[in-house]
Amino acid sequence: MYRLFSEHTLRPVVSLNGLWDMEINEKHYPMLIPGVWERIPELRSYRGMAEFTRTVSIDEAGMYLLRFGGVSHTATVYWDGEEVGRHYNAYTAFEVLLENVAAGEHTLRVTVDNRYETGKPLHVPNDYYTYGGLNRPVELHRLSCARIRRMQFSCAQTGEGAYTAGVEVFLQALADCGAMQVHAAVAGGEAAADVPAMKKGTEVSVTLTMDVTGVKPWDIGRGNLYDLTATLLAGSSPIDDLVDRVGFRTLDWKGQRILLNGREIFVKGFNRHEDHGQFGSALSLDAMMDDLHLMLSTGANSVRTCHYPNDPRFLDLCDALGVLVWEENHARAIDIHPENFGEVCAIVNEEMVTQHYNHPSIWVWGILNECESETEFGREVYRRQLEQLRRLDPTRPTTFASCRFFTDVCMDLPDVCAFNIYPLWYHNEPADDYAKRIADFMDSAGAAGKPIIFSEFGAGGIAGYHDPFGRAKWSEERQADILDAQLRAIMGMERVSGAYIWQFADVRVAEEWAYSRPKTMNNKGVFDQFRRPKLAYQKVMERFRDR
Ligand code: ADA
Repeated sequence: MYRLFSEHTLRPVVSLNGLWDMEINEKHYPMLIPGVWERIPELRSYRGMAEFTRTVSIDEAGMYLLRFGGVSHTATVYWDGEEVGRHYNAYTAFEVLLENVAAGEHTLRVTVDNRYETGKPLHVPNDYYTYGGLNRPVELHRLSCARIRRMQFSCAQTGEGAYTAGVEVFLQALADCGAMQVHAAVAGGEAAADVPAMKKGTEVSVTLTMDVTGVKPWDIGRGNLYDLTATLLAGSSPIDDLVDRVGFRTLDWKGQRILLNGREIFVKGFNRHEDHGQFGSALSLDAMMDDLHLMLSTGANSVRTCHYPNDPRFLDLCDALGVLVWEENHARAIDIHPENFGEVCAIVNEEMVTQHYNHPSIWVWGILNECESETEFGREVYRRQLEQLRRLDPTRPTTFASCRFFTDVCMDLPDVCAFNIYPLWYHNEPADDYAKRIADFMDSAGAAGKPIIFSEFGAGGIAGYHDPFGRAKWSEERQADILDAQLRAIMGMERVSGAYIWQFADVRVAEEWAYSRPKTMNNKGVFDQFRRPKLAYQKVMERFRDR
């Protein structure tokens, strides 16, 4: 399934997950989709192109839509040999419209490329691995003459368990359409609106509001969710629908504190890459759920989707378990100067926000982890992207994680200010002194009056390497000592509103990083790549209970 629930009860949808043929250098492999080719032993380190092919049976001629949850990292889509779509970036979904499809058997082929290329500025040899494949689910939708493209849910509290719910429904005409009606329902509330005739290819959005009562709010550890349904009718006949799962909660970040449902919160949790020793970046649903249980077992209440938008099924699980999410665009310490950088980021930002807008778990949008926030050029890039996020979603705060220690010139731009720090790992200044110096710098540089967060801190520990006496760097003992000291320092600072440990589990990194990353892994996980806990796990549990 693409999500944890069916998004359509009316629109016919078939899953295209399962076995595909994968061809690499004239050799054919059966591949389970979602999946990445690094799962096949001889392709463990293959970087290049692959052709993914399967047959699709169409019972009824008409208009169809292919939906790809994510292709890593460049996709070209062919339908019966003809190019019908392209997409760049592994971590956001895309769609391909197919007009006038005849009944019968068709061939769907996707050329996938995971090489680092000029003109593709987001995927570079980095401190994580960019796998190759169709790493998220694939679906085929049968469409009618008009469709609901998406909807955006928002709510304002009017009393105890009472809210005004707003739904903006985005419609697209696939043929010339007469007047229609759109109907929405959530938590016992209902509303309808007329839609004037639309010409083929045009789009409109319609906003509906409903007053609802008796609602249980969404909160940390309380994933109270409600089905939001939109139906499009032509005359009295329903022609399309869309279902999402939403939560009712309020979020406020105007002072130094983050308020969820009017209550001050401290966000604590992990940075988590979509990476697993068994699955690469295409984690199974069970593995995603297990990750969340492991995180929750430490007392965490939040996860940061470093450094890209995540699989919507993981976000669905966070919604259901009441786990707060910092979701960020795809950029880890990369060059922001390529000519098309702004354009590519703007596309990913828009895809991220419009695709994930309705997840109640997402509390903040992040951009540009550890990029150039110390120059005037960088400031302009940050400013533009933060403004774009605010335009796309005024209901959530914005942030970015900086590492421009004492030189950052962008702290006044986001709503929540964040720094990644590694005292006792990359340098020897005591954790409490350093965290305090950075917090004071943040305040002096523009963060005063805003929430501040330590978005990364941690230390390397090679799973199974023990040195109880010498406590050498890379031993599990030393990792536990450092994390303990960092956590004591950060969790004890009244001024700070959140802490994200770097990182949840060890991840594979690009070969170019091998010399500072033993085993070609980033070994700062509290768990190893197969989720076996290291010594630091116990310390995290103890410290997360402090606040
Ligand atoms: C940075 C970066 C992470 C990771 C980390 C580390 O802060 O944001 O992606 O590379 O450092 O392990 O050094």
